[in-house]
Amino acid sequence: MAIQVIQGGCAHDCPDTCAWQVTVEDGRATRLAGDPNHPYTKGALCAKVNRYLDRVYAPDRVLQPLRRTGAKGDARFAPIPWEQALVEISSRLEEVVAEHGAEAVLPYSYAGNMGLVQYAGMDRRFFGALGASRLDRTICGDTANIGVTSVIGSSTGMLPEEIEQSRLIVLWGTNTVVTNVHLWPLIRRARDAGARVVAIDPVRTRTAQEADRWMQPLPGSDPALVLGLLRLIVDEGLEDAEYVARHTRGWAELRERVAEWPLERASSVCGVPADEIAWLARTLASVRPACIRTLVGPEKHPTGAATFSAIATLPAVLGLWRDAGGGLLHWTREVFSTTFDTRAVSRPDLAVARTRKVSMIQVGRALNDAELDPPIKALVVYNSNPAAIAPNAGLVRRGLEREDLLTVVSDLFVTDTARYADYVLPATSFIEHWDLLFPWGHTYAVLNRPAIAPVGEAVSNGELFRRLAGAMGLHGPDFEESDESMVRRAVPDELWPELSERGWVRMPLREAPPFADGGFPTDDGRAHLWAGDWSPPPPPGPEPLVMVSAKYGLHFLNSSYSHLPRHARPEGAPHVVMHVGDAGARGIRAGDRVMVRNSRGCLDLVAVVGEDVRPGVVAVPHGYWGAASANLLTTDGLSDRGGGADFYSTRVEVEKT
Ligand SMILES: Nc1nc2c(c(=O)[nH]1)N[C@H]1C(S)=C(S)[C@@H](COP(=O)(O)OP(=O)(O)OC[C@H]3O[C@@H](n4cnc5c(=O)[nH]c(N)nc54)[C@H](O)[C@@H]3O)O[C@H]1N2
Ligand SMILES: Nc1nc2c(c(=O)[nH]1)N[C@H]1C(S)=C(S)[C@@H](COP(=O)(O)OP(=O)(O)OC[C@H]3O[C@@H](n4cnc5c(=O)[nH]c(N)nc54)[C@H](O)[C@@H]3O)O[C@H]1N2
Ligand SMILES: [Mo]
Repeated sequence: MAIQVIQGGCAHDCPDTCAWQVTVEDGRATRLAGDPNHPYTKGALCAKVNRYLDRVYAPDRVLQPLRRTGAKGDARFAPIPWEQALVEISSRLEEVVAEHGAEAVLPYSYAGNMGLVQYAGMDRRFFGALGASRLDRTICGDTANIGVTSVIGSSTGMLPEEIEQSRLIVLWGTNTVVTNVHLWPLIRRARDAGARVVAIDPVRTRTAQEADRWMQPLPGSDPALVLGLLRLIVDEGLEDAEYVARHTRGWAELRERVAEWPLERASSVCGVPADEIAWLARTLASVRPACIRTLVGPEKHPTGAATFSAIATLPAVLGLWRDAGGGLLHWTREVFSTTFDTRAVSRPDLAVARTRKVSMIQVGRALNDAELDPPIKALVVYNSNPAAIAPNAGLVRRGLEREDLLTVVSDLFVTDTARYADYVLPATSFIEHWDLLFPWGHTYAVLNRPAIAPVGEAVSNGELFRRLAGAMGLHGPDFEESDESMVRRAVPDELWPELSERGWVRMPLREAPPFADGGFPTDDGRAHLWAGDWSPPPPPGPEPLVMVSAKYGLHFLNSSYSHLPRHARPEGAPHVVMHVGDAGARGIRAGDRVMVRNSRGCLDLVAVVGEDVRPGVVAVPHGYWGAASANLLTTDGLSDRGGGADFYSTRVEVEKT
């Protein structure tokens, strides 16, 4: 028997980007485990990917091209040969282009595969050369990054390893234990050395349960919490006056705004008691080193960017950046863009025109918009599941029901979106194709080599778009380049030997701490403090309760995994978490079936009653499929900057059924 161990990595949309080793026996993967030699992920995988082979060999995996035989949404299909699928799809796309122009074609993809080549490679070349509409891919991170960048000039501040030196760690709207598991051991080591951990989250998440202190703002109100902290800092003179004077801009203006926010006002808007705000301000101002950790959660509100500008202002005002282990730990992906040549892979120069952009968040509106010129007549979905993950998913599904819309979905499974497809095309899993992976939570690029041949007739996204390009008459080396060649093209020659031999490579590191002596990457080298001109936005609906629907499931990755039995079982039935007071007022008891509803739709859920959310707030985990998707209720407005979503400000009512 031939046994091989192949080095690769996980391309999920996750800060951690683990390196793994796949054991292959006679062509079949029999074991997938973390690579113990990887300096950051250290051989540990997560609750999802520990069972990645369940995905690869799932009995319900799509293994051949399928053509619709039933009504849209019914998920009734018959297998057809690849050759026939390509002929039919390309001729229908050609008809759409001839009749309505190429902008009537819309790609819909996100980071279901976050790898360099499978996220944005041959697909971008194909749609660019076709002249299709462009998708504005802003559902995750852009709003937060704009907020942080507006202050420190970059989305990257501290690097994760530095958190071990911190003695106060504020996890601000991030659920580390669930969403960023490899940071937790570093936080634990800091704690063993005496660090305190504070979680700021409207929900008592697994992370809040682990923290020394949990503060519970109302969803979307963090700018008021920051104004309260700043008020106390100003009143007690706790700012680092020298750091502020030498390395920041805008302090005088910010102080004026802060004067309008007595602690009681801030407290009543954000819902955090004044004495807790005062405690946090004094602690942040006195413990050293102190850091704030953010990812993306609080961006998903109407003033999400302002929230991140506000949070990013605190380390500058308090001079937290002076210390190794102090400052803001937010994002690392930027460190890769200067080293690797991503444009050589996606080739924006092949685009025939600067075509219109359609927001991925408002795709439901776009699909149902009778005025849109040209209308969207063909939708090609890969690396994403918009019928489950986009806000106002009911509207998305109504759009997908349109008989005059050609929908092609490439996926491993018949997802909520694929149920509506005219054609479903089989996609490879991560262990079946080449890629290069860049995390957003650490600084190691990981090389992914295929460990097994594609299962069934699955093809990588690279291969899918090579085939489609050929079928549509786009020939030549740019449209025929292999996935492996695209990977190689992005990597500088001097890094290739190390990357290909070990399977990962660390980005060149700067000296920590980054801004101890200012030097922010802004136009004047100073941190540009948030202006503080914020007021609470009006609630996006008349219903009395705010529903947050973040990533609370250890075994789900957005909508991936929730249909697999060994992942779904431990997460339990789809549920809503309520405060005892809100439940009591509605005659609801733990375990009751309830309807959570608003003008967009309703969900039939099990009530979990307790004190894990505050009165006025309910939490529904994101990730379930079908009639249990939280997105049947979510609002499809945009955030203040960066084109983000306002999912977590959704208003609902809950009733006993
Ligand atoms: N297990 C698991 N891991 C994942 C994912 C997954 O689905 N499952 N998804 C991956 C992806 S795509 C991403 S983007 C990351 C996200 O990583 P995180 O940003 O850590 O996770 P989120 O669940 O989006 O949001 C974090 C927390 O923000 C809280 N929150 C909501 N509104 C507010 C607010 O107004 N203020 C404050 N202070 N907190 C608020 C939510 O209750 C939630 O607990 O996780 C990645 N990792
Ligand atoms: N209510 C609510 N909605 C949310 C969020 C939330 O917290 N609450 N979070 C938002 C965030 S932060 C994000 S990032 C988005 C994520 O939304 P999506 O990016 O759509 O993520 P997934 O639901 O994991 O869907 C990815 C799909 O890609 C498929 N896939 C994986 N690899 C490949 C491949 O190589 N080729 C092809 N063709 N397909 C592949 C998977 O099987 C899966 O069906 O969801 C957003 N939606
Ligand atoms: Mo995300």
